[in-house]
Amino acid sequence: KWEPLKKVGIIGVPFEKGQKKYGVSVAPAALRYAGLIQQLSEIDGLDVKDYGDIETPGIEEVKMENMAHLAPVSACNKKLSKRVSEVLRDDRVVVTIGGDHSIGVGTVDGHYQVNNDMILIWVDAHADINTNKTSDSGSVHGMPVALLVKEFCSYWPYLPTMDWQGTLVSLRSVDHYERLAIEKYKIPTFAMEDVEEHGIKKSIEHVLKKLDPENKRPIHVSFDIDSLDALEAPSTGTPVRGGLSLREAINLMEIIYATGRLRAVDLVEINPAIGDESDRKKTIEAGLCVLKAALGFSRRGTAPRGVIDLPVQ
Ligand code: B3U
Ligand code: MN
Ligand code: MN
Repeated sequence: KWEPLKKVGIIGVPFEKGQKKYGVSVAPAALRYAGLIQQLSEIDGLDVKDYGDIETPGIEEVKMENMAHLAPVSACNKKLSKRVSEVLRDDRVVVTIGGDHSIGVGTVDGHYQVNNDMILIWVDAHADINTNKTSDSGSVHGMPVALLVKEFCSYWPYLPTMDWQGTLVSLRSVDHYERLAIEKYKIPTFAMEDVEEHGIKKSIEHVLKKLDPENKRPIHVSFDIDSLDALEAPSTGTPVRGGLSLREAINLMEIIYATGRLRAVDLVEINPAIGDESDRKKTIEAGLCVLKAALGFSRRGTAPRGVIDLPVQ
């Protein structure tokens, strides 16, 4: 029987070379400044340890066709993967704060090293399943899923391969070749049309059942803030309207938390340099709400521990 782990480890990854805009690398500092550690520590019974930031300065670039900054992306992910494994081996749920979504390669790799029966739920407006041959942007944050799945290895010059099952949720901005890849490999996806038809609760329950009918595999959620509607989370590099409401995202995380099997969460693509003060605040608050829901925060509230009555006069 699985129980939620009441210990978490936080890793910051101030990395932004997986895309072109300045600012995503500031997100770990912005979230810490907004009270990340303290807010998580206030969740009933949760023990929070900060493992600091992953930095890999001064990496020399190598040239790769239509794939920007491959060498820094690889260096960062290599270091990140080791740290993620370390946190999991310390028996903590690992929470990784990006950074752009190229860091999903390192978090999933690090998780896979420890739990090779893990399942991955990729919550994103985009499919992030381009290769350097199909990408219009050449940005690696649009490629991590293709870098991770073993079925794709023949489409790459050389690359790490893994054997996990994944699902994409909240899709609404999918490139033509990405759609082709999804259909070819029958990757289970929950596009916004599906959320529309079934609601978020049924959708996520369906995803979990499909990936893990016996309810026995550790779960990794890679949460791109742009899965939320652009009105809910405007400070991000490629916002798309018509996405999840914050309430839906919270509910999604609550359902996954309740399985007791959540072992890793990534929160990526918050860019505090985009938009005005109010956009920034909204986006960071949304990110915090999503993380708290993933870690057991109860919207109902919790009574103080060990206390049975109100204080008397
Ligand atoms: N599919 C496009 C756009 C994109 C992917 N991920 C984000 N944007 N955040 C690409 O560049 O591959
Ligand atoms: Mn993404
Ligand atoms: Mn995205």
